[in-house]
Amino acid sequence: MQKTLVTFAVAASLGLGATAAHAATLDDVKAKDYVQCGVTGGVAGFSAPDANNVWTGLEVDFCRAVASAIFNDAEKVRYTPLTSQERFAALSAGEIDILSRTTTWTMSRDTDLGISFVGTMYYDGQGFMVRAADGIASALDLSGAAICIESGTTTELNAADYFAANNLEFNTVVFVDQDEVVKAYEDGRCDVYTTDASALAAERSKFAVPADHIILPEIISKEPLGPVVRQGDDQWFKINRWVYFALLEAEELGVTSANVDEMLGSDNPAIKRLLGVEGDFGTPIGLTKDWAYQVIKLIGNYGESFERNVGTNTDIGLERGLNALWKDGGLQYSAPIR
Ligand SMILES: N[C@@H](CCC(=O)N[C@@H](CS)C(=O)NCC(=O)O)C(=O)O
Repeated sequence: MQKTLVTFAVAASLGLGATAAHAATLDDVKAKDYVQCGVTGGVAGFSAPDANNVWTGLEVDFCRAVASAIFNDAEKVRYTPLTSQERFAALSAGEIDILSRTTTWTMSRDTDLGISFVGTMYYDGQGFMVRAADGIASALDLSGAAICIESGTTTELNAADYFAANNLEFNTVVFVDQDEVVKAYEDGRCDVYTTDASALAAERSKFAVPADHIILPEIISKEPLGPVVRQGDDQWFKINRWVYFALLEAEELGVTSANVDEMLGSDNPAIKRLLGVEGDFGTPIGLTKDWAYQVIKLIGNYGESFERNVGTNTDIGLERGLNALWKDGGLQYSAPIR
């Protein structure tokens, strides 16, 4: 016991240990004047750069929302594209402040890797895409088919489970890079492309003739995709978690980027608290009391971000489904801001 205490005291005085090393992310972010956000190499609607290297997407919006809460400036974000395999090490090493990259919240990731999942930006599930001309109607018809998969993902494990459970012959072609996976599928080296259904929709929207490819009806897993931060910095974790909740709470209360200024005069106590008109919910997490006003003004609420990036009026064309608010039959639900 004595030895443990001494060791702890020495480590603490030297500023050692995982917690101490990364304990002040907000201070670091303020000092450098931007949030470093780990993203994909490009998944349309989630995180993708345009021709001018301007990043957009639902996951990009999350990083922009955090920057808005801190700086009142959504542009104060820099992006680090990461492969599936690189992403967690980049977060642990402090190369990024937030990982917001098609990342499924699983128990082993949450408990073994020194990271913490903030919430679920998109409730997804794994699906299969095939060429329409092949006449395949069900994932159960895929025994022995060549399946293109990205390594370092839950995708690999889920597919192995599904094929084993259904006594299907499992034949994969694995790549590190998503572009290689898609190219192999397009070139006919694989019969099937499997990943999160949202990403299948995103990729299909980019094909020359999207209708030549169909997404099979089976969804074989739960893929709650959400932002991740390093473990051991409670303040940073809570900033991220409450930015996520504020996006949802704003939608639930009908506060949008277009009406937020008008809503400052609302009589609704919940809106007053959200916008910092009544009470101060920012100072305890190192922000100003109008942190959520800034987020909504610059990014909009969750529903606005969803529709702008992946909704039915975009090429990706995703329905709200599980990602509707709880009051509309979905799973998105904010703890109360009070
Ligand atoms: N959600 C799964 C899969 C994540 C994943 O990496 N998906 C691919 C397929 S869309 C991706 O985002 N690739 C982008 C890239 O490698 O740049 C996981 O967390 O393991």
